[in-house]
Amino acid sequence: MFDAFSRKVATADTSGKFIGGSDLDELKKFISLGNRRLDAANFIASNSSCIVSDAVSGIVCENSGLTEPGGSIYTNRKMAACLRDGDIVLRYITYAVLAGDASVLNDRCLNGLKETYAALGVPTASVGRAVGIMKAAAVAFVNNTASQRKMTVTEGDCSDLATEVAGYFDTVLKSIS
Ligand SMILES: CCC1=C(C)/C(=C/C2=NC(=C\c3[nH]c(/C=C4\NC(=O)[C@H](C)[C@H]4CC)c(C)c3CCC(=O)O)/C(CCC(=O)O)=C2C)NC1=O
Repeated sequence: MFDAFSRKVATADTSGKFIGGSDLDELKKFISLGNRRLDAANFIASNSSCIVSDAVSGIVCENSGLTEPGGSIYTNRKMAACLRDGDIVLRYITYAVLAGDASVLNDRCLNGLKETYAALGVPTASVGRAVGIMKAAAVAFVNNTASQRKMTVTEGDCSDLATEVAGYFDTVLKSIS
């Protein structure tokens, strides 16, 4: 598991180089945007139950067969597993946001997930749609444009962070499709 700093160290070490130049500039930027990063992770985390339940109810609205007999979230047990999976994915994304690196998400959450879903018959297209809805919500929270839930925060440009967060959701989508 890497963060922005340990990733630079590991990369430099494999080629026996000191860290400097553009690597240091990138770390400087990571530090200078640190408070925004903390706010972004906090906004996602403090709205996580809303983000997850909205995504899962969204896929059910779009495809009511999911919760009917024979559907992949028919029975409370499966609905609970589905909501829990949404929560797990979002939680690992907040860890990646804090670390500024996707390795925690890849290693601890996504590794083997596609195979698990295939074995259990969990439809990855529907998971992907839920992840896409969570992505839209999380990006809105990072940009503080969620219409019903504005955060009181010093205004600043978080578009780079929003792009980074969107990228973590894309990592999830790619790993299960
Ligand atoms: C640490 C990281 C971690 C992950 C990522 C994880 C995922 C995970 N999701 C599972 C099941 C599941 N996941 C879902 C999810 C869904 N079904 C749908 O149709 C929807 C599209 C979707 C919700 C968006 C369901 C319904 C099951 C239960 C499947 C079954 O038992 O038949 C299982 C099988 C074991 C279990 O039921 O708990 C695992 C391991 N567990 C972990 O520990």
